[in-house]
Amino acid sequence: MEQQTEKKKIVFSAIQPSGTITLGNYLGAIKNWTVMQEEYNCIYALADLHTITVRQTPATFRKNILDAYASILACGIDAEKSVFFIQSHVTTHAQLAWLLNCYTQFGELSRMTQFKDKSAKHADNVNAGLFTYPTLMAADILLYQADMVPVGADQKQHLEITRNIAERFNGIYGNVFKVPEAYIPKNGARVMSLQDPTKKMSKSDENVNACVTLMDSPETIMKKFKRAVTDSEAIVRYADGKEGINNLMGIYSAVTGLSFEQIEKDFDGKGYGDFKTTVGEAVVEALRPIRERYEKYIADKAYLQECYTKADEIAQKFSQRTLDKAMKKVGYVLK
Ligand code: ATP
Ligand code: LTN
Repeated sequence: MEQQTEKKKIVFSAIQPSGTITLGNYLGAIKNWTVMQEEYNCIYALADLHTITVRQTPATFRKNILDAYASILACGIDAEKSVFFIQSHVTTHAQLAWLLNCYTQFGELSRMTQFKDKSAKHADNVNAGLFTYPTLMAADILLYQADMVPVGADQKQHLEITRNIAERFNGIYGNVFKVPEAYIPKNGARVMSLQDPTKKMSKSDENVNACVTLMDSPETIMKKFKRAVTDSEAIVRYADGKEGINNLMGIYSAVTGLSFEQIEKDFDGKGYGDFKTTVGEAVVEALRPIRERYEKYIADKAYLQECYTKADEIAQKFSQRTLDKAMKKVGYVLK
């Protein structure tokens, strides 16, 4: 019989250390990272180069980087199974990003909704890095010849532009980059703010009640869910115009695996108070082991350093091959 040795697919994703990791980041992205590492060759990064597109305070930024690294390990990223590195430690990202900048049009970057949202939010600092953020993200992904990119729904447009850039470059120079697919979860792809369920839950929201972080205490989590904005109908059902309840149902379903029909049945005849308490408790239980593991990792800086140093080296070596190939195609004389 013919022996087939199938090559494992490559998965790449990243997250910015722009604040404490949220329930949205976890359900939309990191939870899938942990599942995918069992089946694929997974490469994950802490996208700290992207973070300075918004002004950071140096001491806080430094702390956020290690905190985010420890939190992601605590979510279940296994340093033996996945390569989890720090973007700024690997020189190829900024290098390929420059190249890709020259194959990306001003017009297409102008259409990015994240750029429009963030420029409105930080009107005093609409810097060039914020504008070219997607080319650095494309470089992250394309350097590793990734097949799949697990992200939340808000990153879909950035994945589209990455594919366009890759296809354009390949169209000129031949097969240099793998054209990647976004991998977006069915549930939890867009966790909304608990205070304004028409807006996505975001690390950088000023309203602390809007966002549940992985480091919130059980009391804080319960308080935030009890204060969550809902509607006046008092029936737990998924429907247009019930964004608050839809969001709570989405969170509950993502955490427990229960279907919407099952949730509606279980809460038939019960009020929002009961439902909010149940959702809060489910989230507390889901996050409890993560918080406990985080405490262990963050107290062991030597272990963290050992993990990222090893991963940085693998990432540098792997990505250098793609960078060299791309530069050679463009016409550069390699050293
Ligand atoms: P910031 O507030 O600094 O923009 P963020 O919370 O949006 O940060 P990112 O680091 O930009 O987080 O995103 C990391 C990953 O988490 C991405 O895959 C993104 O799609 C996902 N993600 C972010 N917010 C949500 C959300 N509310 N629901 C689901 N997924 C999300
Ligand atoms: N822009 C992403 C973070 C990010 C990313 C990436 C995600 C940077 N580089 C590469 C996937 C692949 C965000 O979530 N805001």
